[in-house]
This record gives sequence, C-alpha cells and structure tokens, in this order.
Amino acid sequence: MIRKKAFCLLMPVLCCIVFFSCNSCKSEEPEHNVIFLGFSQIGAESAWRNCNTRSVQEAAAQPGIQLVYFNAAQKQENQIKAIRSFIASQVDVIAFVPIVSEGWKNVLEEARDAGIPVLICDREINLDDESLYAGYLGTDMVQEGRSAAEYLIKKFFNPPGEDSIIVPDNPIRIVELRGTEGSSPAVNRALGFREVLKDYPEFRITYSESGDFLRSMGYELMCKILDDEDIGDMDVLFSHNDSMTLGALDAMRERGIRPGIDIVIVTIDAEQAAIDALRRGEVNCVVECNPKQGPDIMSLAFRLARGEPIPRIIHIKEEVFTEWDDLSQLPPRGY
Ligand code: GYE
Repeated sequence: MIRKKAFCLLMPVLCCIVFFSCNSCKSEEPEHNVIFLGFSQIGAESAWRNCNTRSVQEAAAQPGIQLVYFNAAQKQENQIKAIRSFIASQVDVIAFVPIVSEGWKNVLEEARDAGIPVLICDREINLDDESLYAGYLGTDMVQEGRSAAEYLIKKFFNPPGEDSIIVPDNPIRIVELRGTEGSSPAVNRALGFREVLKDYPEFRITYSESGDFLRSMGYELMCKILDDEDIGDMDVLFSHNDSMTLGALDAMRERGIRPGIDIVIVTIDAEQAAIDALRRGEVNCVVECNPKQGPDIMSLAFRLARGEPIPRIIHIKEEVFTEWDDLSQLPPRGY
C-alpha cells in the first residue's frame, strides 16, 4: 500500500529542522508506484560510516524509491526529530541507525500509531516491546568481539608454525578502546570479547575507556595511556573501530613504539587504511564489519511497503583478516 504524499509540501518545513539531502523534491507529482523511505543516519564519525551512508544513497538511486535522508550530527534528539518529521510527512517506511540502544520507545509508538513500518539498521536497540519495529539488519557485533578474542588466543597460545601450546609466564595485559557509550557495537563487541577470554585467565583487561569511535579520541586516549606508568605498559590494544586504532597508532609511533611488534593491535571495521597497516605489519588482526548495507535496506523497504513480513534479524556476512593471511588478492575495500 503506497500512500498519497503530502511530502513535497512539507519540504520547506523539514529543511528548517535539520540538514537533509533528498532526491525527491521534484516539481511534478510523485509517481504512485514510488515508495518514500525516511532514513536517519547517525553522522559522519568514521570512514566506515561515510561508506555506510554512500551505500544507502547509491542503492536508493533506483526507480521506485525516494530517499529522504537526515544526518543527525551524533545526536539522538536529532534522530528523534527526523523520525517525527518522517511520520508527519507519511513516508511509507522508516529506517534508522540508532546511535544508542535506549530511548526509542515513545517515537516508535508514534510510528506504530501512524501505521509506518520501521527497519532498524546497523545498530541494535533495547525495547521490551519488540513489535515496535519490523526487523533489524546489520552485523553480528557479539561475534566481532569473539573473533578479536579468538585471534588473541591463537596469537599467544598457538601461533602458526609452533608445534606446542605456549603458556605465557606473565599476564597478557590488554587495553581496550570502546566505541560510543551505550551503543550496541560498543556493548556487544565488549561482550563477545569477554565471553571468549573468560576461560583464559592469562589475559587481563587492564584498562578500558570509550573513544567514541573517533580517530581524534583514539589519539588522545592513547597519549594519556602511554604517558601513564601504570597502564601504559601493555601487550595488546583491542580497539572497537579502525578510526580510533589509526589515532592510537599515531600516538604509539610518536613515542617510538612499534605497533604490531611491541604491542599487538586488534581492530574492527576493515577500512582500507587498517588493511594497509596490516600489510605493513603495524596491525595484527582486522575483524571486518561490513558497511555496505544499502541494497539490503532497499529490498527490505520494498517488502515492508508492500505489507510483507521480513525476518526479525538479518546479519551480514563478514571476514577476519590476520597477519598470517595472504592478502595479495584482497580487492580494494572502498572505505
Ligand atoms: O564500527 C564504527 C562506526 O555502528 C558498526 O560505527 C558501526 C560502528 C563502526 O562509526 O566505525
């Protein structure tokens, strides 16, 4: 069921509320077989995020979809405003990337009351009433944390080329840079990581702090950590995204520390810059998180607009790249 749109009439109002880009505001009447998709993105905190945005915008540039895109500039309240504006203009489907997991109940009840299906993208939300959204599409972030820990177990206990299991004499000290506080990637990556390491008392997480997924914060935090006698002496850096990792590597190099050799570096996302650092030996393990979610979002939006059910959870396939892999055939990442 495709609604009649009051959409173009509301455009000037929407422009005043938040920045948006839209390919729908044509002067002629919208076609009846076109669906309107309201998409609220978090912002532009990382190369990963920019690729995620591009993927959505490129996938929406096809017949049958009119994308209304809002960038929330890292603020949940902007996302809530954007969703309310989607409801007011009666889009057919709402999709959004929730910056944090809590705080969505009221606005999702409003969407339900307006009869607009909602697709949660990339990050998950916590809700008692799961009927308030149609489904979730994104990556398995608990598994990403587990993969990071599994790499460390292999690296320290059973690296390729060693015949027997090595049991380290001293605790293996891990510093963790977490993502945005209260966001599902930060919570779930930390969870999966600890779930695997809990059976290995040799590993000790000596310090953990949120760097908000930002390169600048990764740099600043790592400067502070390395200048602190108690926590600066680490064996491993586990960083929840490549942006923070790249900032942390700058801080290490400035102090004459050789990342990848003096400190084992494990990072998540698999941006081109992290893969390049892996090839140079400055990073030891890169866990992929796939941002190219646009085509799946569009096909789910079409199904929802037709009133069809969609799976509750769709996880996108991902890989793990390590220092032991042959990366010569790996195509450019595109982000
Ligand atoms: O890892 C990070 C980004 O939500 C999975 O957000 C995403 C994370 C990604 O900015 O780089």
